[in-house]
Amino acid sequence: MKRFLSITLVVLMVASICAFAGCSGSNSGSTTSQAADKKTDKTYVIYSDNAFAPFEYLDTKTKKYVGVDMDIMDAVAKDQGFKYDMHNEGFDASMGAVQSGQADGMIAGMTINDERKKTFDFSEPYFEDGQVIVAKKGTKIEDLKGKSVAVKNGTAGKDYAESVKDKYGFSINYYKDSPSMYQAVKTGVDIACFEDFSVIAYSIKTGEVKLEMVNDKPFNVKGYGFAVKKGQNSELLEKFDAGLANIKKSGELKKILAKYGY
Ligand code: ASN
Repeated sequence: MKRFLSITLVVLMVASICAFAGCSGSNSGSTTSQAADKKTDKTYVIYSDNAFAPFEYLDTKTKKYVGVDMDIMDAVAKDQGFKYDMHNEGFDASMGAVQSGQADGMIAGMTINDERKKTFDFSEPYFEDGQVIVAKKGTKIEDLKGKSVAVKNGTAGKDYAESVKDKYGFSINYYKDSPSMYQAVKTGVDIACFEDFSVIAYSIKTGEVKLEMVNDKPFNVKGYGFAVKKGQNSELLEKFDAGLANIKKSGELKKILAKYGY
């Protein structure tokens, strides 16, 4: 009996040291094996934006959605050994799908902020960005007075526009996606739109969008994170964070970002 107790004690001690130091058997130094223990056959349903290059956009040649977020999701899922189905349905639709439980999680260049933390749990950040005002060449911030601006439903850009609407004296029109916003500015329906800096910078650089930034320093710079519904799918969030840590450590995240010009 005494011998049994002391063996049990040793086993428990080793287990708690391992828990503290993060031992993971033969795969030590990596969080992969921990996730492998929890491996399920579940295919997670992941939602994303559909026109938010370079984070997610349709490759017209392959007819597949590509981009930073698509590559990150792929790399994380491979690292953690889980399956998923990607649905590129738009930003607001993705938030709705996660909140209704139709989606297990979303990755959509999603800005992590305190307001969203009330209804979502976020991964560690994998990128940082803020918003800029975008308009036709030569437009100044004073020109927004008395005019309407375009925003995309549910976005951080929309929140920012609403917060400075009275200060600059503009009204707001709401659109379902980024291309509709740009189109409204190009055709003169709205004088400007609010978009994430790296996204508009990418489209201006590729020549896709012929507009300019009114301010060159983004407002509200914050991290982008993968999100699940608050209090739900913590297992998926843990796997995402473990995979993200691994692809950060291995240099794969850097490679993904470099592929899209970062
Ligand atoms: N950064 C934007 C937001 O979080 C995401 C997007 O428009 N896809 O609101």
